Amino acid sequence: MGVDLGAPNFDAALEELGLLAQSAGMQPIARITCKRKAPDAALFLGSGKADEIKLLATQLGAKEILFDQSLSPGQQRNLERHLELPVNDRTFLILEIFAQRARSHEGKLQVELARLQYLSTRLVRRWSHLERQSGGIGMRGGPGEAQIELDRRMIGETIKRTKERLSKVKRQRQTQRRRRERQDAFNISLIGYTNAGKSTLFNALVKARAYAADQLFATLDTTTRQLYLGEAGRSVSLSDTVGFIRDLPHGLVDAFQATLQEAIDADLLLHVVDAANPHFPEQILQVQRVLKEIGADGIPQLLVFNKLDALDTEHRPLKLEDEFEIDGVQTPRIFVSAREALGLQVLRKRLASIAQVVRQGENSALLSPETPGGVL
Ligand SMILES: Nc1nc2c(ncn2[C@@H]2O[C@H](COP(=O)(O)OP(=O)(O)OP(=O)(O)O)[C@@H](O)[C@H]2O)c(=O)[nH]1
Ligand SMILES: [Mg+2]
Repeated sequence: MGVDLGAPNFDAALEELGLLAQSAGMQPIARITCKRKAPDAALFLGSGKADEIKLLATQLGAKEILFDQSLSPGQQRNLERHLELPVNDRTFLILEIFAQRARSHEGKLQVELARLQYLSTRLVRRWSHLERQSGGIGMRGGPGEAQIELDRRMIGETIKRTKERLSKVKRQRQTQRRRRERQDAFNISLIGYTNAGKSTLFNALVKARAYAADQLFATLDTTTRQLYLGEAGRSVSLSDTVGFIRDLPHGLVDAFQATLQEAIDADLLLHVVDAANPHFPEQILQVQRVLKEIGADGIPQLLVFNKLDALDTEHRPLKLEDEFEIDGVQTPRIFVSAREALGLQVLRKRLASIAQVVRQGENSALLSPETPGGVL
């Protein structure tokens, strides 16, 4: 369900909601939209539209209604009452996928923390809502309030405990990281919008078998492998990382901040883009936004436009290596197909020359616009 409030990319966002639902193991059966100037305070949409959804849901046997926009706890509850079905929003869905996918101990703790934080804001708001309600009917301090206060305290306690466990795991990981740093490696991280093909490219480059699938957030944990670049006569370390998405829930960015930061704590970011997705420019901007948020927008980037094989002839680029402007910065770009192994040799050569420059102690050349042939 999407309520068109005039935001750009409304269609693409709703399409993505369908993919998110599938990634969470659901089967989308209908797509409903409506236009509004502003959300309705109680139901988010008009009651006529809500009746229409209810009818369609009964006809099609829907089990759940998903909204692309964030619902307030009150709106969610009112809708559930009106539709007699569970109602959830995009944030909930992303948290759900992360919870299903988290494998490492640390990943699980981070997702747990994000979910608890999401839940606690809902409880707090629900509590104030109930308070108002009970005040209205002359029942201050009723049993509901006491129960919620108890829940709130319990969640608060659990959040505290989860944070403590998380910081213990992080300390352990930092020791491992220091050990790695001593090896004086050149670190490259694959980053990009979810489903761009990072894991497929990772596997193709290092002949590993990281999980790659047509799902959003197939990868949650960072995997690192050594990549030997014959042309440079040295190895570099390559990391596959979690994908980014529009409106990543804030709790998740916070919870994953350390992991994200470590993942992209690299000498070079290979920013993988799904060139066959018509919305790639928007996806690039979203990735840039997250990079800024975690303070990684200063790391040199090489844009890898992937899925070259999936482009129709009229969209095929004339040159497989050129530059592309992001945020007003000319960024070197290279076209590949990770799946069909097209352009990988050129990519390896490019990485080799970058790694070589750095070995000769000319790290600054990476950022210098005067370097012949572009930034890199
Ligand atoms: N046609 C085509 N499909 C590709 C290519 N590379 C990857 N894919 C497909 O794109 C989908 C996503 O690939 P992944 O490698 O899992 O993408 P990812 O960026 O790691 O995704 P997340 O880990 O979910 O963020 C899979 O179905 C891949 O088979 C390519 O070069 N061409
Ligand atoms: Mg992946």
